[in-house]
This record gives sequence, structure tokens and C-alpha cells, in this order.
Amino acid sequence: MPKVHMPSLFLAPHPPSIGGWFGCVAHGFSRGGHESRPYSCPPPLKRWATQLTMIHRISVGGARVITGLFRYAAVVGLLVVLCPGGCPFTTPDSVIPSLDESGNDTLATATEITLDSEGRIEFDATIESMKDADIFDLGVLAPGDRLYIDVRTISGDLDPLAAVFDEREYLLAFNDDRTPDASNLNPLIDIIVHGGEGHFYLGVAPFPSSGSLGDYRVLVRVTRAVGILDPEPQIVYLNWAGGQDIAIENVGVYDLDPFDAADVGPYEGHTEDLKDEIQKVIADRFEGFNLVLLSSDDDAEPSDPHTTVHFGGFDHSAFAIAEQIDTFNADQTDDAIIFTSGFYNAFSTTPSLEEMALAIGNTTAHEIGHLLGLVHTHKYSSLMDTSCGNDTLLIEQNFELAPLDSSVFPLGMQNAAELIEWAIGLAGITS
Ligand SMILES: [Ca+2]
Ligand SMILES: [Ca+2]
Ligand SMILES: [Ca+2]
Ligand SMILES: [Ca+2]
Ligand SMILES: [Zn+2]
Repeated sequence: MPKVHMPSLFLAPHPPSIGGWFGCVAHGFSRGGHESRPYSCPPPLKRWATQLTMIHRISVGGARVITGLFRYAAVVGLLVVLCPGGCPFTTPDSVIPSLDESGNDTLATATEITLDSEGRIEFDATIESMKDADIFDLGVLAPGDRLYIDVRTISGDLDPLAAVFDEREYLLAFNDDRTPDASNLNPLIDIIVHGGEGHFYLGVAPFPSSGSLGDYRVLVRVTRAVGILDPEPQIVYLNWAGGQDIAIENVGVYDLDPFDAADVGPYEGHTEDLKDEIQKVIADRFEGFNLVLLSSDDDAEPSDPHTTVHFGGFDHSAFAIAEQIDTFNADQTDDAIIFTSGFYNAFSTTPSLEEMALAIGNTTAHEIGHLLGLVHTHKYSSLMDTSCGNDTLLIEQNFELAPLDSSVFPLGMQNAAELIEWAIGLAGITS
């Protein structure tokens, strides 16, 4: 999706023009963000709450998808030794025209594709309407196989997105645009297959609401048995201290004051209590996973690779922004910001300190979820939900199995806990 206008919904006069993160309208952030539509969601929410929302950016930097493979560099490097001619990176001699089939909009009706002896295929297909989704059966893949999928528009104004599903219809990987600055709207996926052996599927759809149509060309390369690396723990550093010229890639540069509870509501003098409660919520959401939570109040910024979540500031279009959707956590150094002043007067009631801690803690866990590879889902008890209003933040939410939000893909589910486990592992489990 190219640069996105600021949503006119922000003109809604009351309450303050604050983005509601989980809200029913996740609007495109600039720099290749994402846009979605209003949804109804249980329980019924005040109309304004469902309209004032917006989110963190969620587009993937394609460059990240590529460079993010550094974690796999060792195993992929082996291939170069084994294949001095670069065998995994050649393309088939010919392109199959119009492999697309009408009705291939579900996994059950997927178009079968047959890889050549070197695990490759290149074919053309068409997005013929905004309701078209094309699902291709990639055949049987096994954990440790490398799957490379390059989708390029070849006619029309199509802004395609690509997703990979396993046979449970669970999402493995998703990409909209390969570059975060929207200079290239074509998706690119390069992953190591996780999960069980079985059929895997490629889905291609137009970016929701883009109204874009056209032909596209797909190159698929499968390199068998590259191998899975063990998940690595992720360090997350919570920066409450603010700072000058804090640069968050793909997002912006910020000067932030130290976090003060008075900036988010009537909690003056309770800054330490609120921070403690927020940290408890975040820790609780990641309980059992190999995530190391550090705080600027207690810890120096670590020298090991880490994600920093900054707290502070205000953005009229978002509660929070994560730098990217980082499939399988290929990048251990991506950052996020929680615009804490945006929580002031953002709810239909005045939250208690504990409720405010839930709202900020849920939001933080959601953003860390993006930085571990998660996309938006549509289930209000799910942490990655984007379909409900601001007040949803005031309840407990967790990483769970949930349908993909239609701003992501028209079908499929996300098993958030499983994806996090694949990315960072379970706490206390070593191999
Ligand atoms: Ca089609
Ligand atoms: Ca189709
Ligand atoms: Ca795209
Ligand atoms: Ca990451
Ligand atoms: Zn989000």
C-alpha cells in the first residue's frame, strides 16, 4: 500500500482525536502502512470508540525480510558451498502463463503447482476483482525447508500481498510490501518452514480497499532440508526514561520526557505504581516464553541485541507503533514506541490505575507481538486484535488462536502462541 492519507475519521470531534489501537479502524500509517475497515465486535462499543481508532504501523519492511535472514546465514551459507553455481537461486527456463484457476479462493480449492526437479516454478496469475484471492498448493514441505516466494505485478495497478499457510490454515508468514517506504509494493517471503510436514499454501490477494487489479508473476523456490535453528531468547528493554533524538526505524525520531503517570490520567504521584503494574501485565502476557524483560529503572541498556520499547509522547493517529512485522523474529534489534499521552481520555470511563496498566500493558505486548512476527487478528480477547474499540484494552487479552483480520488476509488463522514459541522458544527449555 502506498502512502496513506490521514483518515478523515480523526475529524470526529469527541472525545479527543486519539487513535484507538485495537479499534475498529486500523488506518494506514504512512511509509507503507496498512489500512482496514470498521467492524462490529462484541461487546457493542460506543460508536466513537469504533471510529477513532488507529494503530501502529504494521507493514513489513521487505528489506528486513531479506536481511533478517542473517540468523539463517550459517545454514544458507552452506548451500553456497554445496552449490557453487548458486543452484538455489536460479529460475526456471520458462514461465507458465495463466496458472490461475477460477474458484481457487480457499485451501480446499487451491490451484496445485508442481515444482521442477530443482524445486522451482514460475507462473502468472491474475487478481480479477477485489474479492479475488488466489490460493496455490505448494505441495508437501517439511520443517527446515527454505521457502522463497517472490510476487511481482506485471500488469495493471495491482498492489498484491502474499501469505503462507499450513494445512491447518494457520499463517506462517505474511508480507505486503517488500520495502517499508512503499517504493516497491510487491511482497517477498523468504522463510524456513516450521511446524509439521504437510501441504503448505501460498495465498495472493489485493491489498484490502486498494481497488487494485492486475496480473502478477510468482517465483517459488524450495530448498529442502536447510535446517531450523533453535529459537533464541529475545531481550526487551523498557525505556521509561525518555531521551532526545530517539530514532525508530520506519517510524520517526522522538524527544521524549520521562514517563509520568500524570500524563495518562489522574494518577499523579503514582508513577512508580503504574510502571510496576504495566510491567507485571507485560510479563504476564509473555509468561512461559523465552522473553527477557528489562527496565530502564532497574537495568542499564544491555549490550546484547535487544528490542527497546519507549514510553512517552503523543501521536494523533496511533496508541503505539512497532517498527515492523518481523517474521520468526529474524531481527532481534527492532523497536517500538507506546505513545502514552494518547491514553489520556481515550476510554469511555476513567480507568482505575490497574485498568490503565492493563491498557498500556496489552498495547505493549501487542507491539512486541509485531516485533516477533505477529499480524492482526479479529477476536477481541486476542492480544493481536484490531477489530474492537479502545475499551477492549481495559480487559485481559492474551496471545491465542484467532482469525486473521480481513485487513491482513481474507482467510486463515494465527496461532500467536505457537508462532512466538517458534521464534523465541519457551522459558526454561534448552536444547
Ligand atoms: Ca485469480
Ligand atoms: Ca481466485
Ligand atoms: Ca503490497
Ligand atoms: Ca524482532
Ligand atoms: Zn498492531
